[in-house]
Amino acid sequence: MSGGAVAAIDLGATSGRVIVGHVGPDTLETTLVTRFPNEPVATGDGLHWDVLSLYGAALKGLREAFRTEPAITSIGVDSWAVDYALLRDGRMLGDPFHYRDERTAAGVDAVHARVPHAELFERNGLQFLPFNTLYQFAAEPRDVLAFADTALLIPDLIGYWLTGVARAEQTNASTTGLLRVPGGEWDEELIASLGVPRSILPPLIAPGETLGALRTDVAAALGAGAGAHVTAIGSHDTASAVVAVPMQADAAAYISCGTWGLVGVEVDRLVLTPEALAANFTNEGGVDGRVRLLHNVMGLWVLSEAVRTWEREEGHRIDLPTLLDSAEEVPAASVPVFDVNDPRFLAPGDMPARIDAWCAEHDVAAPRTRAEYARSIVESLAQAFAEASLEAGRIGGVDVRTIHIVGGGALNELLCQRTADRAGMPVLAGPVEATALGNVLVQARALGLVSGSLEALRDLVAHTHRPRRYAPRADRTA
Ligand code: LFR
Repeated sequence: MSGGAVAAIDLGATSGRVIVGHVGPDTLETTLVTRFPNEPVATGDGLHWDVLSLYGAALKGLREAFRTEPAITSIGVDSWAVDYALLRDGRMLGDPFHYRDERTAAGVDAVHARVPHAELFERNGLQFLPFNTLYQFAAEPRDVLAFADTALLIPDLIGYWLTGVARAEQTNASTTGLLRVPGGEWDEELIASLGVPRSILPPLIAPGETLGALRTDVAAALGAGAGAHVTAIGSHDTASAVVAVPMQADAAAYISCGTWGLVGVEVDRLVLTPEALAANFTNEGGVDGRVRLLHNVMGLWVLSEAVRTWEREEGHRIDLPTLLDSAEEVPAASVPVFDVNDPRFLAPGDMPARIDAWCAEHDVAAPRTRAEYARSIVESLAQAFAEASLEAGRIGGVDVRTIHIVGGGALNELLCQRTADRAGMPVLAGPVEATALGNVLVQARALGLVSGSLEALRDLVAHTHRPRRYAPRADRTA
């Protein structure tokens, strides 16, 4: 292997992984050290992330990473956004809630009673998502928030456990709804008016800055060499993924497709127009001060939750590639295209029953077989992806001529093809591991292993991870 070495902890909604990256001016290689399941746990008070298990598994992976590659000097951590742990005197006060937990509904009403969404949008630039951190804070019992001395988003929590340094990384902090745009500092006025104790929000840190050296006990346990430290990266997984989209940002839309489909464009200024507000687009903070103007589409969650429903019924695993093969045999025009963004699809539960209910309410025939459900989900996702890509271009003033799909969804050939067909433009699929690559690249740049703008980093991705091209076919609904 050539190039210097870094390690990435990448926590996704269904699994986490530790990856070693080797990076040099012409090199970008990643090696998977370990992958471990992320299994949320429901207790009497709601749905939680089992962060201790995730941290334990990440530590094991890091130990293995340092054993096989002693040259690693830097670690970067990313995960999904918005969720947080509350701490007091360094001690975690209970497992973080999962953003799919329904407790946030009460928080939404409480926040909007004080600050309506349109005003929030002017201040924080975010689309409405019922689980944005500010709504979750509003759903916390007041005395719990008052007792805490620190709130840390998930990657910041892992970084704190590794280094003892508590910071809020900017890209992820932008998803709390409590940063003031432009400028991106904590919005003191909003924080005060929502009754969030200001003292629980740590100082911000930018991607590329050093969070801190590993704690001595952690370094010893991991077998890490002198100088091993944590580097802040785009710790919101979507921010890291966007770094590694091999796109020409002035002519492309991207879809970071995993559990969610994050569909948007990258721009260098905020877009706080009435159109962006009406279309529920978000201005999330990107690496190097870029703006991720995007919309959350429900994503592969809809398919995987349907599969989980059938698996519960059957009592055994269902093979996804086989299901998708059978879905491909179903004519697209024979299945309903439903609105994947309907909030009813957000919470865990019986997905086929909810699709049936949507179809009944909209007077269309529901799918009958599993292959038909799968096809209907793929068609509905492809339609939502195509529409959001074009809308992102219109709203952001980007002449979208190509759509990039990165993340696990890049492996779903039917979805990539149907997105190209329905958008009427080529889809470039891959890299699958964009998030980890973005994580690795920002660390590598901070270490001086590569240099340059995001464009230079994307050139490196384009040369080392050539995307697969899906040309649009004439018949968009075939
Ligand atoms: C994707 C993601 C999205 C965010 C959602 C919830 O993994 O980070 O960007 O809206 O999860 O945190």
